[in-house]
Amino acid sequence: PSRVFSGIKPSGGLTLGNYLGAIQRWVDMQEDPTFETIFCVVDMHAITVWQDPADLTRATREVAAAMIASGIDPERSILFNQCRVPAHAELGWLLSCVARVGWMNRMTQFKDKAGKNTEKVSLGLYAYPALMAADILAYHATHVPVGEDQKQHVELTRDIAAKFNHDYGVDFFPMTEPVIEGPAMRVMNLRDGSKKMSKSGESDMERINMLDDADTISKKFKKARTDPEALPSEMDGLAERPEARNLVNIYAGLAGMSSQAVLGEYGGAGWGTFKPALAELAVEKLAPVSDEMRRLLNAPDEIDALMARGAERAAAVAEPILAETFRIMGFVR
Ligand code: AQP
Repeated sequence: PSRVFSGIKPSGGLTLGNYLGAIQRWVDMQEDPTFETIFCVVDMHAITVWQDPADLTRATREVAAAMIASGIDPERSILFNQCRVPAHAELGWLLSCVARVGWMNRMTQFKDKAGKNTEKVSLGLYAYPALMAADILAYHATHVPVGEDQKQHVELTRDIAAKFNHDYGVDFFPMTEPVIEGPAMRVMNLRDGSKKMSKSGESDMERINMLDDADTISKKFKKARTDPEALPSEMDGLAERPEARNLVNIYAGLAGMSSQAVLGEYGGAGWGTFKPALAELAVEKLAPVSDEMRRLLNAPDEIDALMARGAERAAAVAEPILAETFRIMGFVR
C-alpha cells in the first residue's frame, strides 16, 4: 500500500500557511483508502533554533490539537510526536553518514534561515534535512505531502535513499514522492509577497495564525499589502502582482476552488470588496477549527495520551525498518 508521512514543527503558533499547505491536504489523504497515513509533530526539528522549554511544550500540544481539530483522526491515522520514537534520531545519524556535505550546502532553506550568520547557527539547523530523511524513510513512506518550500528536502531524501541502496547493494529504501498541489502550496507573507508566511516571521501582522480571532483576521487582511489595481479576470494579470496573487490563492485554498475560478467571480472587484469577502471566508473556515483547538488544549493530558498511543503504533512500524538498516550496514546489535 502507499504510505504517507508528513510532519509539522512545533516552533510557534500554526499559520494559515501550515493549514492550507499541509494539514488541510493531509485530511484529504487520510480519507483516501489507498493511503496509510502517519502524521508527526516533529519536535526535534523545532530545536534547530532556540525554543523556550515552556513554549516547546505548549506548541507541541497546539500542533497536535490543530491536526485533530482539522479532522486528523488519531485512530485512522497514526499521530504522535517525534521524540517519543527513538528510531528517528537513530536513523537520522545513520543517514547523516550517507548524506554528503555538498548536498546539504545546496539547501536553500538553510541559506534563507541562516542568512549571513552561517557560523552562529546550530549544527542541527544545517543537518536537519538528514533527520527529515530519517523521519520519512523510517516508515518507508512512499508519499510526502508538503508545501513548495519543502520540496528540495524531499528530493534530498530520495538522493540519500538512492545512495544508501547503491552503496550497500540493496533495494531497501523507497524513492519517496513529494506531493505538492493546490493553489495554496505556497502561502506568502501578508506584508511582503516575496517571502513565505512563516510561524517565526518577525511581525504578527504578516501571518494569519490558526488561533487568531475574527477581529484579528479581518484587521490583518485589511492591512495586508496590495496594489491600487482592481482584480483582473485572468491569472496572467497577476503575474507581476505577488501580493494580489497571494490573496487570490488564499481565497482559492480556503474555498476549495481554483484561483482562476476566484477571478471568475471577483474579476473587476476592488480591494474594498475582495478583502472583506476573504476575511469572512477565512473566519468561516477557521473559527470551528480554532474553537475545537481551544477545547482540546484545555485537556492537555488527553492530547498527551493520544500522542503516546500514536507513538507506540509508529514505533511498531519504524523499529523493524531501523533494525534491518543496522543489519544491512553490518552493525552487531
Ligand atoms: N507558507 C506556507 N505555504 C504553504 N505551506 C507551508 N508550510 C509551511 N509554511 C507554508 C508547510 O507546512 C508544513 C509544516 O512546516 P513546518 O512547520 O515543519 O516547517 P516550515 O516549513 O519551516 O514552517 P514555518 O511556518 O516556516 O516555520 P518556521 O518559521 O518555524 O520555520 C510543511 O509541509 C510546509 O511545507
